[in-house]
Amino acid sequence: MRTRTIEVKGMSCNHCVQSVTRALSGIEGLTNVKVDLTFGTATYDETKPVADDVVKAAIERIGFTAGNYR
Ligand SMILES: [Cu+2]
Repeated sequence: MRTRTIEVKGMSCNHCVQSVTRALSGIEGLTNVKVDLTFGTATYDETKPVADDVVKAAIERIGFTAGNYR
């Protein structure tokens, strides 16, 4: 299991945080999703390998911009 952190741009409030948390938690293979509004990041653990593009697409689909992995 590896822990990964990706930048999420465009979040302005806790509703955004909840939206991103829900979207990423819905991806099979992702667990322990934690979204940080102050830092503009989402951190998660993988229970199996998940492609970066899958995570980025989930973020973009709900209106935010996926940045780089840290
Ligand atoms: Cu918001």
